[in-house]
Amino acid sequence: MSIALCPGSFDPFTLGHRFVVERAAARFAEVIVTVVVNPNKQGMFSVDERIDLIATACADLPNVRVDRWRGLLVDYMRNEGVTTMVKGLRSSTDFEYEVPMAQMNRELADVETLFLWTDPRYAHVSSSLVKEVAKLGGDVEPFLPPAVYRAVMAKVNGEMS
Ligand code: COD
Repeated sequence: MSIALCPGSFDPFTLGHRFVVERAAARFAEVIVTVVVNPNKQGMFSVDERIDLIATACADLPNVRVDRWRGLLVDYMRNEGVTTMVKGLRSSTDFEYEVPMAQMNRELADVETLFLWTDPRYAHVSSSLVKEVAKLGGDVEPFLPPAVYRAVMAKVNGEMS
């Protein structure tokens, strides 16, 4: 029970993600934030960029480390000796989406999934919405760790020039 895994795409890592990681870090000896690589999906950020940005955004949390995985998550967890996954919930829609995965992961490898409700400030925040708003010129600074905000703006401005 002392190590928790926080998996996701994190394209990019938002303050909603950070909220969940911080709460997990206060309750577990170690937290591994794992960027799950989807080879069929072209993100705004490369996996290396996402890992660097998460590491910067969590630099004040000494028991958090960042890693990557391609494949079935429970295989990664077996390799690392981790049996608990922590996921954030924003709404009942997240819950409906997450429950079958939680049940499947328990059946596949006896992995437990713990759900943490997000802070109301971040209940409407998703990586995809942040990217869309940023590309259309909206202010996304309130939703992102400072380094991630700068990186998103650099991407958006680079795409536009
Ligand atoms: N506040 C709180 N939590 C949030 C917020 C927010 N604002 N935004 C997102 N979250 C949570 C999500 O609910 C999720 O739990 C986590 O943060 C990551 O979010 P994303 O959007 O970065 O990542 P997803 O949802 O695309 O990641 C899905 C996984 C990659 C985790 C999933 O597809 C997976 O486990 N893939 C591995 C392959 C596998 O094992 N498949 C079988 C599953 S049974």
